[in-house]
Amino acid sequence: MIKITGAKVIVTCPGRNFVTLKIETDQGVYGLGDATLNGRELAVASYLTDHVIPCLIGRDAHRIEDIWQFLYRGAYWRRGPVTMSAIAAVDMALWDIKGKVAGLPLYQLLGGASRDGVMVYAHANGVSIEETLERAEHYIAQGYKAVRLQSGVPGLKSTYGVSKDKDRYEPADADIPSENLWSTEKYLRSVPALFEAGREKLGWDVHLLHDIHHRLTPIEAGRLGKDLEPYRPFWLEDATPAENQANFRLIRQHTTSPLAVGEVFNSIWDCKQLIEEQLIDYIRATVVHAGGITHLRRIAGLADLYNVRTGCHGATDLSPVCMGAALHFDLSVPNFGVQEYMHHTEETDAVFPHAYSYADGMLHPGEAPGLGVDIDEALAAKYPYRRAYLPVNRLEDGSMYNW
Ligand code: KDG
Ligand code: MG
Repeated sequence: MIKITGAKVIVTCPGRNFVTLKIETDQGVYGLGDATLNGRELAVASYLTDHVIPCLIGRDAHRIEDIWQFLYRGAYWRRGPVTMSAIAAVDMALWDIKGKVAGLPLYQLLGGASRDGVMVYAHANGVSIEETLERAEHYIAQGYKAVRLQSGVPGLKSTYGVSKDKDRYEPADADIPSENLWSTEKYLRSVPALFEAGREKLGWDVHLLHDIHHRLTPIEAGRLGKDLEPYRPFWLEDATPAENQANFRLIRQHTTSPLAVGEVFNSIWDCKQLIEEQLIDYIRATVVHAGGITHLRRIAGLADLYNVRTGCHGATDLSPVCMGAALHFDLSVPNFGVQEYMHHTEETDAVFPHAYSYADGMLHPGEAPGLGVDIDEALAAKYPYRRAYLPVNRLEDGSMYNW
């Protein structure tokens, strides 16, 4: 038995907000878990501090599954992003502790490495097609084997995925949500041109991805998928909102372009139909928003039965603690597909020293025991929380739309 003696939530903003859970034990070993929910950070911090931590004290940190079941089944109110991010943070921290006690990197406890490294994709963003492809070449020169292409849409002032800063894209950009305008017609005209130019300039030896960010209806997504087929996209992500999983049947009937979805999913129930009916090719659920390593492994196990591979979300709002956990998961799971990788700021990297590293298009979690990610609490304290919202989206006639 290794007794949980204390736990606390650390909120810090080294360029953006992160919520981290630290669990302490009677043997001096501690574990970390990411609990960041972009734009709703303090809701998870309160859920942990006010409702979860009091129940953890005195429990055996080794009983990861039992604690997961206690927090999930034992709560009358199940699922949802706040609850599942809080459970995820506890789960990550307990796996971190187990790894440290064993003296092994987490992936060894998950069955060992199934591959040598984790293929990652970078974000190539630009106001114009030329600018996007220049960014893509920049990443390909660094060895990236997969690149996501997002480009400005002619006639729209701003578009998802495109920022003024070429190096970084940070969507949670305002104290009160900023408003973007959206036109499906303009967008649908622009993407095939981006991919045609992309294949011409970048060739065929690189995987090209695209994120639709929940902005199309199923039939529109079917048409875009068909238009992009000649350019063999690796995946089209979040074609349509997935509250109604049956929506994807219509897309599937019209295109063979591979489909990815799930960065906003919280549980296996959000993806059950999509996986069982083979309506998708990649599941994007993450360690932090889908209940931790314990629950994400269950999702991957179900997905493996139906030829669905993993493609974990890895934007900047997933902290280095989550990235570390994701990489151990990615390295070990048999049906891994790809991992998203957006660089954190130097300030963030300094607050969260980590063992994972990049080489030749791949990340590796490193050999440090546990997750291999730490937190410099004194430095974290120098960056107090700043409220920051994701934008909202309106159609050109003023109607609210999906961001
Ligand atoms: O929190 C929201 C962002 O992480 C999201 O908008 C980024 O869609 C995204 C992606 O694929 O990285
Ligand atoms: Mg996305």
